[in-house]
Amino acid sequence: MEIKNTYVRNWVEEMALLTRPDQIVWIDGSETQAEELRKQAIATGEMIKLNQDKLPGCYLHRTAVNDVARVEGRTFICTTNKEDAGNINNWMDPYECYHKLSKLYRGSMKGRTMYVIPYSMGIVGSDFAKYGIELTDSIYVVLNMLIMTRVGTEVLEAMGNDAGFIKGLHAKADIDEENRYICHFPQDNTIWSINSGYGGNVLLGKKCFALRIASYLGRKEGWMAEHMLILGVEYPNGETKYICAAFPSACGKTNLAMLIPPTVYAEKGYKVWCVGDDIAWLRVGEDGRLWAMNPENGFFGVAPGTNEKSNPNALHTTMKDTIFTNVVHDLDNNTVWWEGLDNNPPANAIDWKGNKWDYTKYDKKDKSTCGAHPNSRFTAKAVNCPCLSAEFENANGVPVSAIVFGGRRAKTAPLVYQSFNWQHGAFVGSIMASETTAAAAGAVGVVRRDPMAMRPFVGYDMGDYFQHWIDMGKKIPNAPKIFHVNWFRTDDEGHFIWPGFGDNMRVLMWILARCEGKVDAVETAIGFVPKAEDINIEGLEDVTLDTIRELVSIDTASWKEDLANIKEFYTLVGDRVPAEMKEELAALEKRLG
Ligand code: OXD
Ligand code: MN
Repeated sequence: MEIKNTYVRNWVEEMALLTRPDQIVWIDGSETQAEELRKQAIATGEMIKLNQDKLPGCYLHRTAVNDVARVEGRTFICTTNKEDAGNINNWMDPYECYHKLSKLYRGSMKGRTMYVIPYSMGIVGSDFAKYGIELTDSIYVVLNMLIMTRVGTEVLEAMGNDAGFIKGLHAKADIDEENRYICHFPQDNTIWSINSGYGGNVLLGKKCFALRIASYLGRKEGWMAEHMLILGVEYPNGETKYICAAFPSACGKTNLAMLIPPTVYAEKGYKVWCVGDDIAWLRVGEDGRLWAMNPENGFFGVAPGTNEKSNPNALHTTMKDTIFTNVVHDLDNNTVWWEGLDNNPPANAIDWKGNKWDYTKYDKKDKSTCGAHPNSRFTAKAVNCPCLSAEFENANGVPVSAIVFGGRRAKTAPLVYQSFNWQHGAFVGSIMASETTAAAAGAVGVVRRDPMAMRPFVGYDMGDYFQHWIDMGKKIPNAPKIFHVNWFRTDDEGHFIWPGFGDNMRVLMWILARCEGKVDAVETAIGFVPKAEDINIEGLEDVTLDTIRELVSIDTASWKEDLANIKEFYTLVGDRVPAEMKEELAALEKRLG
């Protein structure tokens, strides 16, 4: 392959001099090359070829046992000034970081192959696409990137001789946790990742580029990179309205993005289309609306809990061309299984650690008995999704009517509320909180503040990020309305009150009706909540108007308790929390009385 871009050529050469691979292979995006790599990965045991009659094109991979999730403690933003990375991010001086990591990279690819992956986030050649090159010594990474992004020769052609590509270097090295680093140099368009093989740390187009680096670029260039799904609700008259929604990792973004309308809507002809399940790049269109584009080309979804009820579309998407990571291997059928798939765990199986697994010893309360890791994943092609939006390939994206924030809160947050305006909506996003999940290493079930679900993903100071939200609002004449939802309120026995899954559409329909000014609401201290009768409960067995009243009720005492925690968090964010956010906080406190 002739590489015309001199910046790419020189940089690849420089990184090869550092890492010393035995050979360099350029990924051209062809099926022939991908198939050759799969064969190699099977031969070395890096991947297992699954039953091709039942799961055509599907493979299984297991990561190292110590390498199963994003590692926020070892993720760094390396800006020249510490203040620009802010208090929420870990910071390292760029010079010191390059120096420290160079020592780890030096000679790390000896005896290995360096793969050069030219990839695009967004439609190749379009105005909003951004390009990257990932260098890696992992075939697993190459094959995942081929699913998650647009890869190949056409990307190099679209790049021309431009120097503005994102330079990503990944080396497995020894998968040594003590020397694992995921480092971002936003001022140099550079990402360095070493000693991990887990997707979120090594598929550099995703969290590292499309969120951390892109959020930095977005602030500089006047757009936004957000941790949001994008979905379209098609009305019986054929019109489609789009919603973006931000939830912390493993809180059901993929499920919401692919939801199946409940019968009461389906039989009237309503449909839901998925544009994206994790990341949205948002820009102001010439028409004054906010437009959302999904820069990815696939789904890196959490497997456990995905089933025929929770997300039939995702399940269908994973039936072909999918890489499964850290799920159970059913040896009798050469297929895969995970907790929450069905009630038939395989009798003859290998768990995510590669050991024989006895499902009879499985204890729901003891995660160590799980066959699949709680953060096990599927990497699946967007084109295989039955509800993929026709606008998925539209380079401009889709116009957004509503932005929805959501968290996993047992008590405080109501089922849904609407902010008073954009600034208040940005405030609502800034005080988002959720109980932690398995998507990141650390304790599960602890409440943590996760502004806009971006706490692990903002590539600069969080206070500046809040300011960017406020500033963007002033540039969108026809801005989306901003809402907050919580599907996870529990009763006194700890059971979820709201049925969730497809029934979440009932809440989305209220949201869209609000956007169109078609329905009234009740003004409360925190925002507008629905009148119970405006949430459609037709066909729901255990939900009455009283249930809705309970779900949208505001527990003033717990909100007041939350205020102290919000203030503490703002103090942690530091000096750059915008005055507007502090005013919103004071106003909320006043309204709560
Ligand atoms: C993800 C995450 O993988 O947020 O999408 O961790
Ligand atoms: Mn995510």
